[in-house]
Amino acid sequence: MGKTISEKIIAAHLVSGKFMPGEEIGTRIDQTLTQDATGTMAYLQFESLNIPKVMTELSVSYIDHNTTQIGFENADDHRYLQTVAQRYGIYLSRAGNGICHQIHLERFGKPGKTLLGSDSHTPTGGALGMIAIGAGGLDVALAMAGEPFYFACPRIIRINLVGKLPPWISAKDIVLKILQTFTTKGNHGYIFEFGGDGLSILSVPERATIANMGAECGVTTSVFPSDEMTRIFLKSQKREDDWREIKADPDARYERTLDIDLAELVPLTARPHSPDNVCAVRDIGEIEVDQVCIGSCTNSSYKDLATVAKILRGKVVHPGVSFVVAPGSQQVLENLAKDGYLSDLLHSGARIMESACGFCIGNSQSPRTKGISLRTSNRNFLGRSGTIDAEVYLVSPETAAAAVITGRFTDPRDLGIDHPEVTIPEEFHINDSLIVTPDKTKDSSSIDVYRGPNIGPPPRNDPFPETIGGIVTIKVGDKITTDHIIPAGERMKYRSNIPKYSEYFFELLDSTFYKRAKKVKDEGKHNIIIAGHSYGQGSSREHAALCPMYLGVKMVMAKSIERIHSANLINFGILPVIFNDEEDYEKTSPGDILEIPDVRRVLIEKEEISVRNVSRDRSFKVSHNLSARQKNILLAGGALNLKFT
Ligand code: MIC
Ligand code: SF4
Repeated sequence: MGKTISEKIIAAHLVSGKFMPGEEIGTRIDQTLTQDATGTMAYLQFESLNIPKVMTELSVSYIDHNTTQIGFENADDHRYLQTVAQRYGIYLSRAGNGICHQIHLERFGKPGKTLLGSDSHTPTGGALGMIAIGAGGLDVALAMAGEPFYFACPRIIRINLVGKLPPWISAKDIVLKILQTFTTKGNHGYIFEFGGDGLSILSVPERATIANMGAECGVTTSVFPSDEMTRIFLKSQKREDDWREIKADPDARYERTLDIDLAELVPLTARPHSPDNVCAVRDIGEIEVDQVCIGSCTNSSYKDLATVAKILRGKVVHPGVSFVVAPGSQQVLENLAKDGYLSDLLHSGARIMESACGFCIGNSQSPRTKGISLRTSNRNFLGRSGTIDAEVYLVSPETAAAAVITGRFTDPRDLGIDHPEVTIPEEFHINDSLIVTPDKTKDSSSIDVYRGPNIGPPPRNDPFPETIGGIVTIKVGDKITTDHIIPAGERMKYRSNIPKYSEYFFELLDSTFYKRAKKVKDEGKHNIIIAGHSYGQGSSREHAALCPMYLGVKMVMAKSIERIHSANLINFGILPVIFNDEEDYEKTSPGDILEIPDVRRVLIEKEEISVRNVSRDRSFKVSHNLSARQKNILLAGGALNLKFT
């Protein structure tokens, strides 16, 4: 029987388990990436494993999230990352070089390789025909130490992109259509694999827009074939030798196949506050726009920004709009400058931001109170922009540019101008001067790793208790993202300081949580979190598990929990369980005292656990589906403990 692209790449890297959808498999990881917000903790964990040099083919540490440098913390972390990279044989992409996913496509990704990254948008690499997966920092640290990465063997959905995109419709509209179809819920354990004749006109960066936002559907990853377009892209990066063809066999079998007729697409937008709240731009009505932000790892390529520049050529930003552009990488910016597009943008009144995450993660460019912001990024979760009552809409670069001109939501087809055609250079001007290459041949063991005062050792957990005796400290609803759980933005500078960062845990939902949870812990009891569907969607930040671990949370009971977050909880010794009967979610209230006696034994022997609600004098059942490996981790109180016992 023929094979899918995913099967081919995974089979070539399989170290344990069989390619049986749903079963836990272990895969060898060729490449890793980290970014600074998750990287400091990942490298602190890596250091504690006492491995002299990374064991991967390639590991890259990017500095792209915390580049605002208000206060000493970010700059100290950057220095830590630079020295730790030199010591352990890791490439370092310095602040200003650009967003990890964009640079990884440009300079490092290779068809057929596996990539594990401590960022949920690592699947962007799937645009090059890689199996690229987002994970918590500890899993990436373990991969750098040569350990396999374990995950549920995926089920494959084939998405055929058929036909030709009409003018003004672009890759962002394709992926918003996919989000409208699949939503952000219930796609756990799947891979989107792309095919169809429409691919012949989609360049790698356009494919990357689609692979990038597959993460919003909650799939394990997305993957494209490595074909002629991939070769052309790698050639433009002077890396043609890295190309090899990878395609699915004609008789490959998929769990499901879906065709998207590109000719039928229209400009789409995701309304506040979820990337799947999608509708046609024409159906939005008359909405005035305060801010337009173009950039992020979703839409900041040369083609995206050159298209915007051409639309804006000779025009001026509407007086009601603050217009911000953050190119995805220094390479994009330099090439825009070389080809004259930067002048078009500057002339129109664009505020050119650093090539970094910036506005996307809410550490700059927060909109005004109740402001309407149109962004080309991938997430519009409540509060993520840094302004709690702002309304963020996700759009294509074309729709964003239209609003820059008119000052209101506008279907770009209504601008009354011809769609600008952009030619992508056959060879980009390449400048790797902000990448620090490690010298793997030298003994680097004497290099001193710099640690500023904000950096503490990674906290460790106690082994899992015999009995869970705890209090429901908080009950939250559906679709709680890791941005709700532990905010990024201005708080992100405390990523290397868990006691301090924990003070902001659940800040957005209940500002009393930290104090209450701390008190429960200090009294020697356990904290328990109750949640609805899709708990922990969004970012891969393991701090959403590390901080509750620090605050004595032992269990999260939910209607469903997203893949990366569930793995992070286990890695830090917190038990993720699912309600057998959703009614029991309704019948459990904040403040209830819950008990699970002999929980270690029950966990080993059964998948079903009986929970006693002492406050209501009733019992109910929850379930886990932990593998034997995960049970070991959990009982040890987390993966780091296991490595030392
Ligand atoms: C995000 O887009 O939410 C982030 C910030 O890139 C996160 C990583 C983090 O929280 O550091 C992600 O996507 O994993
Ligand atoms: Fe950075 Fe935003 Fe991409 Fe996350 S989604 S990596 S914050 S640009």
